[in-house]
Amino acid sequence: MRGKLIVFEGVEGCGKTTQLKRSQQWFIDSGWQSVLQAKGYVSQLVTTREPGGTEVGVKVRQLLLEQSTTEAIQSRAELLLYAADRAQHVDGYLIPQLHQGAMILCDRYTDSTIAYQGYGRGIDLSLIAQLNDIATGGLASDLTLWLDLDAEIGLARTRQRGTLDRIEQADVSFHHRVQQGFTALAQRYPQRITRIDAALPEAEVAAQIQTVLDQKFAEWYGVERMKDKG
Ligand code: T5A
Repeated sequence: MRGKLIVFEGVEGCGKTTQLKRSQQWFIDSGWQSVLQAKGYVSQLVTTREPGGTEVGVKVRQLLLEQSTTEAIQSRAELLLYAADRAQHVDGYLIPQLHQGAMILCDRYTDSTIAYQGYGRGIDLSLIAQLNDIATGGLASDLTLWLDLDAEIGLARTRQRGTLDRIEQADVSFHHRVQQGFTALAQRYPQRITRIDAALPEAEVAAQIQTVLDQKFAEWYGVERMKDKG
């Protein structure tokens, strides 16, 4: 049994974390969990994130997101720190979980590096592709849900929540380039990346994601869920 890797991506404040939690609960409430476990297709559903999905990653995340008053993190160093977090996460967590048959919901993965460090910081995209390969050992997501939201609306949401981290504090043009990066990626990889309209109210965003997941589970496992649930 090999599990599945489902990734949530998008600009700051697009609602990834909110929707990841909702999807986790829906997996149980909709009856998918019991059906897929009973048939032996999925061992368990787990959630994780990048950066910070491992013990080492939590420390790397702190380095990356805390605003230092004395020293700026250089763009190449930033790129390598995200790659280090990912290598630890892939080998130490994602691959062992997939071997056990887990369905993994992951908050951000390789597309974030392309969008933020590539489109945002302007680092060469082929260098990032090579580094993503090294960090993942070739592990790609089975499905990426791109929560598409105007960068400024996302930033306004995060501002309302409280203090901004180091990356959120970057200027608006940086966040616009990141959004362009996600748009380009979705056009380039339509098989892997599904666009979700994240400007809608939370429940409507959740409903779109559930429709996509219903279709994907039917495609992957050849089973339909009982539609009276969830
Ligand atoms: N990064 C990451 C890189 O630069 N390169 C990389 O390779 C990787 C992996 C990670 C940071 O690192 C960068 C990207 C990031 O800057 P993070 O914790 O993933 O940090 O950062 P964020 O994306 O900023 O995560 P957030 O938790 O801040 O945002 P989310 O998860 O997108 O949004 P969420 O769900 O927390 O919601 C934000 C607010 O909006 C509200 C929520 O209640 C919350 O207050 N909200 C809505 N409001 C209205 N309508 C809706 N539909 C809403 N959905 C949620």
